[in-house]
Amino acid sequence: MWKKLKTLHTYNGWIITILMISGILLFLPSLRGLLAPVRVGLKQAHIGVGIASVVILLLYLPYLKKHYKSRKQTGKRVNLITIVAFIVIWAVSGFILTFERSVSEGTAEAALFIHDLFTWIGLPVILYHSVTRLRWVQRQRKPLVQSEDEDTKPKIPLTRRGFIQMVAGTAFVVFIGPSFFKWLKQVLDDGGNSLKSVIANDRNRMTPPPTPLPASNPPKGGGYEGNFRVYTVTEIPKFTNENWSFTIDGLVDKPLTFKWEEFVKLKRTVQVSDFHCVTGWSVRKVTYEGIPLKAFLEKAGIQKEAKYVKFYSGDGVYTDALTLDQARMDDVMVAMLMDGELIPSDYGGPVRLIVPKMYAYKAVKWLVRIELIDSPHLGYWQMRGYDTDAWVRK
Ligand SMILES: Nc1nc2c(c(=O)[nH]1)N[C@H]1C(S)=C(S)[C@@H](COP(=O)(O)O)O[C@H]1N2
Ligand SMILES: [Mo]
Repeated sequence: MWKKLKTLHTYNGWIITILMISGILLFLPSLRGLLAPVRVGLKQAHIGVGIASVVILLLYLPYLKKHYKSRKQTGKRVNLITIVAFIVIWAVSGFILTFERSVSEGTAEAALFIHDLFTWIGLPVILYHSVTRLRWVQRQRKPLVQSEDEDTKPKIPLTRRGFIQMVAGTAFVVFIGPSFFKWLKQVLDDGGNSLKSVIANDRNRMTPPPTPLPASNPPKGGGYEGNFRVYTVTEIPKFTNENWSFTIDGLVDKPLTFKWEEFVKLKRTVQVSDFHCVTGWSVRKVTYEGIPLKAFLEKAGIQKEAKYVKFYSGDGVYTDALTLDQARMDDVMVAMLMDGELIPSDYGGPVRLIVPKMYAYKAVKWLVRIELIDSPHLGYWQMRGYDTDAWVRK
């Protein structure tokens, strides 16, 4: 039995390490672009290994009681309970997140919060656990030969493996430390505060700023609830009146291009809508002000061969598309303000697309061009494995 448990411990150690690393890679907003080609595969692998961890736990279940009793020291017992509890919590919340599309918004959000929280707590716990298990550390603490004379205490060199492990661990912590604080700040902040700080860091310099409509200021929706995670697959672009313009072209009667000064004069409307990312987070009741896409399409005049509407981001990389029917939904908006403020660069401003009934990967940030086309176009994420059906749970 002991040998079995030891192998189990080794497997479990590896599995948790793999889950930690893949989970953090999936979480980090800064790696979205770099990891985009493998993101969907990485997520599937993460889920697969997560299932393996549950299988291991189930195999271990028959020995659990005996093992617990055999561990006389309280510390060891706490260790055992902690790791079992963590695996169960990760497994349950991970299971819910896997079926994100079939559970309620609140459930998905709670699961994501718990999955993240326990990862942040578990990371130092597990790093500590593995460091204290390094032979070198153990011997430093408790010499094998207990001698009276300090000088004869055996000096154990740090092995190369132990050294690499410690350096890697430290580098890892330094690398992801800031993300933890960002995450913490996001959970503690309410939406309004984070909007203010994001506006303070706006990279865009657009003049004149738009004057919000009365329904936008104060925001009709009462201010959004929740927090946006700032996602981009490129560097966040910077716009000024000089490098920004907005075009609608392709299969239209009258291609149009607007400079900012003209664009701010277009007739806008206000709507309150929710925002959902497939990774499980949502933001509710955002008061958006902008031009309904429908109005743009009418202005340009759609030719009869046109079947799809393609959207281009000013980041030069990100695109997405809707069918003409989808594009004509009333709440699809070319948005310019959120909660009465010009959308800041982090959130896709000065102008972004909003498709409230679909997942936010359709909500192209830094929107600069709309093209009417006659054949389907796969968007940035759909090209990389995301579902073409982006409808939010109905
Ligand atoms: N140009 C561009 N638009 C984008 C993305 C992106 O990476 N680049 N990410 C999409 C995804 S997956 C989401 S969830 C939302 C995130 O919007 P936010 O960064 O304002 O929270 O933007 C969408 N639009
Ligand atoms: Mo997303």
